[in-house]
Amino acid sequence: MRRKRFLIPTIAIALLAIAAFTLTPLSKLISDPANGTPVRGVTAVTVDSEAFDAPSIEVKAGTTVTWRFKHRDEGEPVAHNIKGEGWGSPDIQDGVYKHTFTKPGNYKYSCDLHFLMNGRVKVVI
Ligand SMILES: [Cu+2]
Repeated sequence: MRRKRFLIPTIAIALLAIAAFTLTPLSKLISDPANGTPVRGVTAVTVDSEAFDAPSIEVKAGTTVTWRFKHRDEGEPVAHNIKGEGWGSPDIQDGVYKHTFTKPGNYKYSCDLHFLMNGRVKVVI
């Protein structure tokens, strides 16, 4: 009998939590690092964790951006990638990936191996 008294409030709280979570877009709960103010003067992005050290950069058209993959976990290299729309890298454990941006625009990208590992290159004239 005592168990039943707790069952209904527990179910109600669980339903409210589920409703709140599903009604709130995930993007509002967690901020996307790619949406930060683009930093100027950076053309090399380092990956040494599950994030880009400069997730949002601004470069001039014609600039080659380099991503350096240096992430180690207990001494072992960890694979990451760069996936943009129509451009990007394969999975890379160690080394660099370069891409030249010729046209102005907002180039968002992600590492599709890790949650919220996003970045953006804003290309200006
Ligand atoms: Cu990654």
